[in-house]
Amino acid sequence: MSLIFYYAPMSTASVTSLVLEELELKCEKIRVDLKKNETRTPEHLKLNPNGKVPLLVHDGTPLWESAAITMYLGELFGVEKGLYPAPGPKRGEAMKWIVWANVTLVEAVVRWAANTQGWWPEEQRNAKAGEAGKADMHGCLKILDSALADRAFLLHEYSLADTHLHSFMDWLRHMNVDFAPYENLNRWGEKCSSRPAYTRLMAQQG
Ligand SMILES: N[C@@H](CCC(=O)N[C@@H](CS)C(=O)NCC(=O)O)C(=O)O
Repeated sequence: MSLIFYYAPMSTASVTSLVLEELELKCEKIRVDLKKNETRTPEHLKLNPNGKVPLLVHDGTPLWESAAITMYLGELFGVEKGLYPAPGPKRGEAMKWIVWANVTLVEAVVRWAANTQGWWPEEQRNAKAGEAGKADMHGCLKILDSALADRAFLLHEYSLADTHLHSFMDWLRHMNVDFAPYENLNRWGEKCSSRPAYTRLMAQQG
C-alpha cells in the first residue's frame, strides 16, 4: 500500500496528521511551504486543483478535503482498530460531527477571523459581519459543549470524530478564542490531549 501525505505545519493538514498518528499509519510525508506557494505548482495542482493541503494520495488516488480524508481513513483503517464505527447510526454520528466542524463551525470562524484578525485586506473587512461570525462561532462551541455534557467523548467511546474536532479546537485555541465558558469541552479537550498519538505528534513538532 502507498500513502503519500502532503502537509504544512500549522494548517488544516494538522487534522490529518493527528488522524494518521491515531491510526498509526506509515506514510511518506511531503512538507510544503505555503509561503513559497508550493501548493500552487503545476505538480501539486494536478493532484489537488484547489492548491491546498491536506492532500493524501492513496495508491495513486488523490484525496483532498480534511473531512473526507478523516472519514475515508476511518472507514478503511479505523473500524478494526476501534477508532471508527462500522456502518450504521454510530457511523452517521461520526460523520455528522466531522462534517459539522468543516462546514458549519468553520464558516462562522472564517466570518469572524477574516473580518477581524487580518485574514482579509482592510477594504474587504466588515466589523459587524465579524461580530456576527464570532457570535455564531460561540453558538457552535456551545452546541459542542452541550453534546459533551453526558459523555466522555462524542460517541461515548473515543473515535476519529474526537480526533478531528479536537484538532479544530487546537486551532481555535491558537487563535485565542475564549474557551472559559465551556467546561465540558475543556474536560474533553484534556482527555483528547492526553492521548499517546497527540503526545507523539506534539513531540515530533516540538
Ligand atoms: N476545506 C479544506 C481547507 C484546506 C485549506 O484551506 N488549506 C490551506 C491551509 S490551512 C492551504 O493549503 N492553503 C494554501 C493556499 O491556499 O495556497 C480542508 O478542510 O481540507
